[in-house]
Amino acid sequence: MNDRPLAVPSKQQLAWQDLGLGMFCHFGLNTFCDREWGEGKDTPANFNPTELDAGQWARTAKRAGFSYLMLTAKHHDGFCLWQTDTTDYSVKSSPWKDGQGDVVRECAEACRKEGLLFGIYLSPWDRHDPRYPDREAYDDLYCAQLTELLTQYGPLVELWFDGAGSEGREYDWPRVMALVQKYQPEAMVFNMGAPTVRWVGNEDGIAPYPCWNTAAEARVSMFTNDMTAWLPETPDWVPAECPVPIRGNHWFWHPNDQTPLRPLEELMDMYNRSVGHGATLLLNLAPDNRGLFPEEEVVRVIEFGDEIRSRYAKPLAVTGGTGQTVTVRLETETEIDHVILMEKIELGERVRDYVLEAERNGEWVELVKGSAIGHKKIDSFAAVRTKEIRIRILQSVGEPFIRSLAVYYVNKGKRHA
Ligand code: FUL
Repeated sequence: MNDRPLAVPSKQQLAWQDLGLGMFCHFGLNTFCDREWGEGKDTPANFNPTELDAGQWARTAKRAGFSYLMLTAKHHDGFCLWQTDTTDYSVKSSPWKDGQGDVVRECAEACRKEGLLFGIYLSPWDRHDPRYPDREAYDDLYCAQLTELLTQYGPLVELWFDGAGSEGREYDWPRVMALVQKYQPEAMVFNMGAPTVRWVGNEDGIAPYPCWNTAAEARVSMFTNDMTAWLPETPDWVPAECPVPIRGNHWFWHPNDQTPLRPLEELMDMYNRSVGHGATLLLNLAPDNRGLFPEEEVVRVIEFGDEIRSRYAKPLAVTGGTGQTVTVRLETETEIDHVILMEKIELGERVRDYVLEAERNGEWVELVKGSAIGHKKIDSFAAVRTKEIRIRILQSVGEPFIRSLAVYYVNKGKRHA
């Protein structure tokens, strides 16, 4: 261990890490043109959802137990889902609501009604706007678009700055960040500028373990490409977010999509390996050309939320505390197969190595070994009957503080790493 002071989260990061599950929502002109990456040449005349109801998106997210919802206000095709003054390439030029509609507003309001936090994705890469090749002119445009979003649709929980397509391109991030600081200082910033959240390095919904929260560790353990190369303003504490579509690798809706919806077991495995590795899971559901989440997606995501609750909402026992050993006792000898650990991360990520043990006939037997705990670690193991479970911290920086050690009997699903 080096002598640097332990990195700690900001107040906003601390709150954000507790959100756990976010719903991503990719919607736009692509939805009507059977595309993932529109080239910015499709006519806005195609944008015409027949039954758009952002309330259905927000209710679904809420019902499934998600804490925030993130909408693509502008994807790479440059089409804007709000009443922007910066370009005609927007809902204004579409037949939907005679050009008077505003998807970002409807979505923001629906989220607020449901008590969900709302975030915005604004693609830096813009394949439509003629100003894009001119750095300065485009920075002006991007800042104007961002200002509209920051000032008219907040409060915003997070801003998503996607690096795709921007390899080798420099934007005026100090200027962008000054706007965020001015208008939405509480918002988390994903991936670019001065990111307070980092990309986990894949689109599989999985945080490779161990997924430390510190920048220095993230640098070596995460996949990086040009756009996620380390930025000087990155704080020492930078938790990971795991974006993933619920349907294969499709972020947008497609007619007659043969790409299968992820089965419940796969979603649970993703949950265990994202949230259960201390990261946040950002699961994408795509509204269709009616402007509604398809029924199949709605059913699946609610099943997912229900399954998380049925497995983990009610621990058999729970405790917390400081020191190298923390023990939890069950009232009677019971079968258990999962433990969920949380560190009090406001003190930094102190645990570096631990072992979980159960008492069996007067002896401690090893259940699982681990390294990072951070915000959360879900450990599963072959079922064992016991009355006492303990964590023994083998290596830590300073005194470890376990926020929670909770014990469960799930009795289903595969063992996961
Ligand atoms: C990627 C994009 O290229 C995809 O279209 C999608 O938006 C995903 C969340 O990020 O970089």
